[in-house]
Amino acid sequence: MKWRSRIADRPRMKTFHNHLHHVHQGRQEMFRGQMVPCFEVPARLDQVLARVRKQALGPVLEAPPRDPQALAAVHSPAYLQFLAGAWAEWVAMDPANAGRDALPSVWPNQGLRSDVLPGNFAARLGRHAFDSGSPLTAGTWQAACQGAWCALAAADTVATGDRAAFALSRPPGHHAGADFFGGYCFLNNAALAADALRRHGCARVAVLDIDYHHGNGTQAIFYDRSDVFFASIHGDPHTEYPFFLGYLDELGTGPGEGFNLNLPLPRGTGYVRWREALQLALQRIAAFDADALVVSLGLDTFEGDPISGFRLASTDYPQVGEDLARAGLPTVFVFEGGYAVDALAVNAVNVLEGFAQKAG
Ligand code: FKS
Ligand code: ZN
Repeated sequence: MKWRSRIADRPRMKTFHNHLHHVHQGRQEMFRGQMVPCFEVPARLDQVLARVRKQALGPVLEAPPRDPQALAAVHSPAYLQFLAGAWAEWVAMDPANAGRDALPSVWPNQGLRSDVLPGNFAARLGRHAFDSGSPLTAGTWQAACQGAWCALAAADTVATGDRAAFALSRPPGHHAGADFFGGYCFLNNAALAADALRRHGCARVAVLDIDYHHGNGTQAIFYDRSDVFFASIHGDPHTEYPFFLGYLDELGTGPGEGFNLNLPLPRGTGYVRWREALQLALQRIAAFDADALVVSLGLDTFEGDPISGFRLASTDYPQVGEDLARAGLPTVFVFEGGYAVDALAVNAVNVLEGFAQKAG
């Protein structure tokens, strides 16, 4: 009977899963001069969802759809219009495109003008993207919207009294900015959740990004704001994607100065050193006096991750969850990266179980 009561007593956390995520399924991404199969595959979410159910983490729910206008809280109208119509425009360029994913091949950098918006779709695709590794497919807009609704539902749940909730979304979101996609991300789920918490009355919201890759989109969205503190622990951009943001000296700008914290760590960093960075980030979040926390939960810090370079073990993740719970804040977890598909589910749910057990 002992096990029975333990299961009944286990703290429960709602999971909002993107039930439409399968409609976004990139075929190939550009990597070192050739097309390779995408790392960001639907099986990632399916595995985590199965484990959430198996471990009885808590209720598994679908998020109600919303008016796409809700996305304008963090994304520009021009970008949303572009994303919503992108697939139709791609196919209109050439009917044969219906069988191929859209990838940009030209960008307005290196002295080119980004203040013009050409009519040509290939040009606009490049204007709104920062890499060629993020295929836009027939279902991308639909899947990304439903993923965003999961993040907003999780934020609502936490704002109305739950200690924590999990937005199990894909495509991921933390590389997407106000008007650009990249790094497999199209809509910034974590930023939407943070902004929703602000609207719900939390005066100060912290976003803690523990994905292996710097959350450049989230940082950019909140860079000039003092009401949302962004902290990130990630592979040093001198050697790691996304390379062009995520350095220690990025502190925020204008009213946002002092409200951005980057803790880049060298490739090869193990759990002990990584945890020191986590403690530092949590200290800064406590000093900021946050009312709520959004965690960009990437599991590509795992030692077996095929595209990342930290060395966390599966057995480290429950303690990561405990450390996060010790911050004592209402917490929205937003799923981001993690590509060791066989270990991903155990690692993700280890964090959430560690949190739930500590949070009581
Ligand atoms: C491997 C090269 C690296 C881009 C890596 C993107 C990482 C995405 C992520 C997210 F959370 F957004 F999913 N390509 N071919 O893990 O940060
Ligand atoms: Zn990542």
